[in-house]
Amino acid sequence: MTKPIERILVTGALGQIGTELVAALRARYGTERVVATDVREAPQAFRESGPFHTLDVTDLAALEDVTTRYRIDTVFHLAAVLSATGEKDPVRCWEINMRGTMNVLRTGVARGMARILIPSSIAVWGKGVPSPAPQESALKPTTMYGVTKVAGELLGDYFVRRFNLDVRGLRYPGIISAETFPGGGTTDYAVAIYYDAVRYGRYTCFVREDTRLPMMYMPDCITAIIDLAEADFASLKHHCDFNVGSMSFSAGELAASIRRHIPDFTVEYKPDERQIIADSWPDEVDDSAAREEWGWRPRYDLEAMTADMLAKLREKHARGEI
Ligand code: AKB
Repeated sequence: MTKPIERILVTGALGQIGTELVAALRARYGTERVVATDVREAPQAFRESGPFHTLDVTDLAALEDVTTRYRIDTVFHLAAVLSATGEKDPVRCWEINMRGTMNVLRTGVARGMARILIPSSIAVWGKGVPSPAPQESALKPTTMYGVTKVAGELLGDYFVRRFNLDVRGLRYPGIISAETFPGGGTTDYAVAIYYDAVRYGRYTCFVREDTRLPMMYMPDCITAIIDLAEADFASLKHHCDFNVGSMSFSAGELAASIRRHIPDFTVEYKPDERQIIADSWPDEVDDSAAREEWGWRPRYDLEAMTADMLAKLREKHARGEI
């Protein structure tokens, strides 16, 4: 039976997805019912917007303490080291991603929680994956981040079977947004290009022009995880590994869509070590399981996203924020 969501904890709440997910969850469930946590101290405005705690997810006692204090029944576990940062210190990536995930799952069992949401990523695949990447396929990632995401999916599914814990997850593509800049991912170029287009009218891109990856705009990213959280457990055949597609484009096509708004915009392509990671990921995913099992439907395409991103970033630029 699907238990109701009453009191929510978000880890990694100061990150790119976390900042916008916390706002969306508070609008939906009420400010006091959503406790934001992050290993970093929050800026004053964020602290004043609702309950916030600094929390290192590798510290089991601290996690148990905050979930007990607020009688948390649902966790959105976003805290993770991403792909590019993970390659700089793979041991730290494993430690934070795996210990954090295990601690959240253990706490979920100990407290009889209603729901645990753990995002996965297109990083679960490695070179040679068919296109579109099928829901069921061999997972042979070449980054430590990808290894932890595969292990995290398997661990979540294990907790569903072994402990009857309601754990759910989805494989996010690159996420594009104008609110909080992403940190340490391979797909960060698809966000940085918009910022630099607005600020400087030019961008130096760290992947080749023909690099094509699956991407998603933030409003769809937020809808996806909340819709998955609210789906009836009985209708789910999969649990922690849903493919979710939205759009797919090359870096060159992204630049062209910006150029339709900023005709003089120029891009120089200087691939660095992140190119190898990008080349190992699929360029498209088959998300029919998410569509069938919990009604996934993305709203934004590249043109709609570009218009919205540029409008938002131009406002920020005018206010002197970027
Ligand atoms: C990254 O680039 O590491 C992330 C991801 C695709 O999971 N944005």
